[in-house]
Amino acid sequence: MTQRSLVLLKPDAVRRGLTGEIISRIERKAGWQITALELRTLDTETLEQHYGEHQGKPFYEPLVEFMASGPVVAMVVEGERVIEGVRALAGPTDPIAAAPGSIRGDYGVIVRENLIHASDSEESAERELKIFFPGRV
Ligand code: RTP
Ligand code: MG
Repeated sequence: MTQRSLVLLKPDAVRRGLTGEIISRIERKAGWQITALELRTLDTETLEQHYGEHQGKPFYEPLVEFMASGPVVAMVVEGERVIEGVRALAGPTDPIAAAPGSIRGDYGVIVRENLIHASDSEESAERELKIFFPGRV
């Protein structure tokens, strides 16, 4: 089943020079394609839309501040089972709980600064792709 996922390499990944490494892992998956890619600094309005489900939670405000703290790499990745697949490459939200070999498990320590976002369902992907790449999807 071909799918599309909205993937963000978070400001920590850009600051630490890990974007090439992370993009390589995605590119190596057979049949997956990066069909859009842009370095951009996110504004609060975009982040409020993107992380709306977390509004009111204790980690929401610092999360938005962190996500606006520097440029991210925003990408559309297309391919077979790519939604589940990029989440598997990323590993669980808490990098310390993420297995070595996963992106978060290899490079992360702090829960907030966990390097990568990837859509968690087809519905989320639809919603997020409209926010980040309107008119292209
Ligand atoms: P994401 O949405 O960024 O792909 O990550 P996720 O699905 O794995 O995690 P989610 O529960 O949606 O949380 C969104 C992001 O908020 C930060 N976070 N901080 N307790 C905390 O301090 C905390 N919990 C979550 C992380 O950056 C997480 O990826
Ligand atoms: Mg999430």
